[in-house]
This record gives sequence, C-alpha cells and structure tokens, in this order.
Amino acid sequence: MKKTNKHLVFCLFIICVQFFTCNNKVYSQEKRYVFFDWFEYQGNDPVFNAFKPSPDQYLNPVLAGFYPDPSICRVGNDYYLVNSSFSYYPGIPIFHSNDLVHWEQLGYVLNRPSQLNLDKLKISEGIFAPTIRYNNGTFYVVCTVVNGIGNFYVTSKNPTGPWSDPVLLPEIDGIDPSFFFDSNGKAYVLNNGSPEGNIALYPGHRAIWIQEFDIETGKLAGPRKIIVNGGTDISKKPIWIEGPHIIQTQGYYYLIAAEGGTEINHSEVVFRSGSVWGPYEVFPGNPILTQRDLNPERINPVTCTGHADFVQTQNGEWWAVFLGCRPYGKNYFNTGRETFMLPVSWNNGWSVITNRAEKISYLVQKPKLPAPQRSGLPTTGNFIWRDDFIDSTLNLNWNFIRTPRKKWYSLISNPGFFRMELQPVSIASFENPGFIGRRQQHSVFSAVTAVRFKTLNLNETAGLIAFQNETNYLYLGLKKENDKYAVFVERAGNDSNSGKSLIIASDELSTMEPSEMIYLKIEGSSGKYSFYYALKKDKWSLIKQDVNATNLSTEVAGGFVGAYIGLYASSDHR
Ligand code: 6LW
Repeated sequence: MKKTNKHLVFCLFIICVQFFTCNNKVYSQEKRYVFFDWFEYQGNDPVFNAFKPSPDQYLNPVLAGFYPDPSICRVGNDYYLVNSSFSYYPGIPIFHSNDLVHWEQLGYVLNRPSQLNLDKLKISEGIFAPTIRYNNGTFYVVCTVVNGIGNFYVTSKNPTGPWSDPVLLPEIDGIDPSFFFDSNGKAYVLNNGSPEGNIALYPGHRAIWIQEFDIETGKLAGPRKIIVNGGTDISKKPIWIEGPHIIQTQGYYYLIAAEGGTEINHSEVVFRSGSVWGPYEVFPGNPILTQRDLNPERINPVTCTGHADFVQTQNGEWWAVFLGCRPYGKNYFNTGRETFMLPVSWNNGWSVITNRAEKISYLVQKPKLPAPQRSGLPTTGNFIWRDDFIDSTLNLNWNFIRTPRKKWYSLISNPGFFRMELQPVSIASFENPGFIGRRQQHSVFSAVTAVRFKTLNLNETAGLIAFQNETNYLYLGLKKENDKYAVFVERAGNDSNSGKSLIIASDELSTMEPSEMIYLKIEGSSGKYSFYYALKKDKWSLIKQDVNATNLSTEVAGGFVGAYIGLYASSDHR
C-alpha cells in the first residue's frame, strides 16, 4: 500500500473510533441513569408485638438485625459500641448511648477509602470483630480485614471521628484482636490465633495470644504468648476459642472469650488470673452464656449466643453485650447475628450472664442509668423507616458493597431522588456494584421503592433486591426483552442451580416511559417472600408469592452476614 493510502485508512479508522466513542458518551450521559424517588422499610415481627417493654424494661435485641460481635466501652457517662461489618462499606458502625438501651449511630469508624480497602473481597470476608477501648483521651478500635490488610488499629480523640488511617499489626496471625489497658499503665493486645507452631491438634483448635503494646510508639513489643490453648479443657477438644477480652476487677484479670463456634453451640466462657500473662484459672461453672442446652422446640428462641464484651456502669453495675440470633424454622435466620444485652452477676468472684438452662429474655429490667439525652432512630422493636432522598448526603443506614472507588450516584443532581449511574457490575461479582442497602432487621417486613428507569439494552436492569451474598439473593427487577419491558423475580441460592440465578417469574409491562414511576415491593415473612409491582401508587399486582427465602439465611448461604434490602442497578447484570 502506498504511503498516502495508508495515511487515509488510518484517518478513517480514527474518525470511526471518535464517532463511536462520541456517540457512546452522549448515549451514556443521557440515558444510563436510574432514579429512585423514595424507599420505605417496615418491620413487623410478632415477637416484638408480643413483648412490649414497661417503662423500667428494655427490649432485646438492643440492635436488631445484622450487628454481630459487639464491643463496648464507657467514658464517664457515655457508652460506645461497635460491630463487625465484613465487606460492607463504610466499615464498623459506631453507636453511642447514655443508658445502654437507646443507641444512636454516630457514624462509621472506617469511612474513607484510604482506611478500608475491600476490593475483590467476598461479602463475609473483610472486617471481623472489632474491639473498642478508651485510654487517656484516645479511643482505639482494633480489628482485622480478613483476606485484606490483616490486623490493624485506628485511633481518634473523638468517637465521631475522624479516625486515623490504619496502623498495621503484622505480628498478629489470626483474628479478633482486642486491646487491654492495664490500670498500671501498660497495654496489651490479645487475639485468637493458631496454636503453638501453627499445629492444630484437631479441627477448630485455636489459641488466645497476648503481647504487650507500647502506647508511646503505638507498636506491639516483646514476646508473644499463648494464655489459653484450645479453650476451657483441651482434653475435650474445645473448638473456636475466640473474641477474647480482658476485664480488670476485684484484684483479678478476667479473660472472657467465645467458645464452640458462632453457630448453635456458641457460648461465652471465663478465666481469671492474678497476672495478665497467666496462668489463667478456668471457671468450673463455664459456660457463662449459651443457649445450646435448651429445648430446640422452645417458642421465640434466641440461639447462637456468645462473643460477649463487658462494661461497668458509673454506678458499678456490670453489663454484657453479645451476639444472638432469632431463628425461624430449623435454625434459619435472615436477620443475621444481632446485639443483645444482659446484666452480669458476680458469684464467688466469677461473672455469669445466664445460668445453664436460662432462656435469653426479650424483656429485661433496665440498667440504673439516667434517661437518654438524645433519641435517635429506633434500633429494635417494630418500626417504619423511610428515606425520601432529600438530604444531600446518604443516610447512615445505607451501606455499599465493598469500597466505592468512584461516585456513581448522586443525591444533588436531581434533588429528591437517589440517582444511580448504571455500572457494568453485577451483584454476583466481587466488584463494587451499583447498590445501596440497609439491614433486614425483622423476619416479617416489607420494603417498597418508587423507581424511574428506562432500559435500553439486554443486561440493563434496576430494582429492589434482598441480598445475602453473591450467590444468594432475591431480586425484583425491571428489564427489557424482545422490545418489551418486564418486571421479574430472580432467585439465586446455594440450594438450587449451584448458586446461579434463575428468573422464577416475569410480568410484561404494558408501558414503561422514563417519566413514569414504577413501584416495587418485597414482603417477607420468615422463609417466604412475596413480590409486587404497581404502575399506579398502591395498586399492587402480585408477581410471585411465597418464594423460598431460606437462601437469605446463614444456614443456606454460609458466612457471617445478615440479609440486606437494597436498591440495585446494573448495565451488566448476569
Ligand atoms: C468473629 C468470631 C465470631 O471473628 O465470628 O462469633 C467471627 N464470633 O469471633 C465473625 O464474626
């Protein structure tokens, strides 16, 4: 080919590329948005209607829904509580209370991408079991990004933040790190790690380790030592000793830890020693908390209780926060592991939360503490929660899946709407999808949204999703197929089709213009969810009733998180 011809072909190629890119730009700028007008969540658990606290009682769980691994500390008359957040972003919700009963979320400990890289992590990896402590004007939160940066801590002078960037603790191999600030001025970090020499004698064999923490340098220092090998009695092959915390009182160092695994055999056990380094004496009356011995047929069961932390009030009372579940059916729970609270009693120098056959109470006598100064959103009981998207910042209830690396949403471009730009990311992937969700805090609930969306291509979709993990969800979506618009229900579950999604119902829509609002509703009742849509407000059409929703439970999906109800959109949903 002559030089001039070559030049001509090259120019034509460039013009073509520009033409298509330019077209695409206009196309995406004008069309690739979905507008959510509002979202309303309503919880209506029968158990919360049955148990109505009197003025001197409070209701358990204190934080309903997926709020596991609670850790608590007191500063004067103020209490602070944090929970695990796995691969949801922002990470580590932090709550404040003055009476231990009314909790108000202050924000998140990890709310900058520089603090929390959750890229490519599974939803049940990421942030495990944080511990919050206060020492000499500084708050400390220590935890682990599982399959990420590992163990680290952050600090702040103010619990509302800003919290520091993570300081890594590479010496720690394992999870569940916890600070202990000794009254003698020394500090330590404990954690659940592999047994000596990394040799497990049986599956679930773990150890509790301790190492000194130099407050001045902010680093771990000196030898690392095992203070509990295996659990309360190694000869009985105890499993998953974890979530350790040390409490100093009555001349002893009390070490509390979870044992038995976070499922039905979960428990909390206690040890004590005159020295922080041990040897630790085992309480003969262990466990100090469990529900594993109770009749599985009991009504309104609370199961899986364990992973506790203690706090002493300004009046000298001791209280324990811990995780528990409210199952339906066998041991299904879509609501995740929730935060419960009970008083701690001391007998002959040992702390006890529940006696062996004692059921967790839904209604408990309140701590002797003054009435709250502030009252935030309800965190338990039945309630309605609505977002009209009129604020310019996202409400604290909403979470992303993994770290959002670009801002694909706006609350200000179209005031009163949550505008999402379609992302080529599927909810089933390990990326950051176009999704905001809030916890499903009740077994009986409804979630409704109003959405304006015009799909153009196959694989483009938007709607309402009940999400457990990447292979377990129920999706009520809108799409275009064969030039027709449709609303559909899609189910993905480990219990069918190997976790791959299947469309289980679909309704063709007579019309769907971008200016028109479509209403979508999911109604859940334990293990059955029903799906509705409306073209006119409140004129609901049922698409599919009583879909098997046990795929949203840990029993079927595995992992550690509870279900979320979210707004989702994608240009590459598969
Ligand atoms: C957590 C462990 C546990 O690290 O579950 O219930 C793990 N306890 O202590 C994840 O939440």
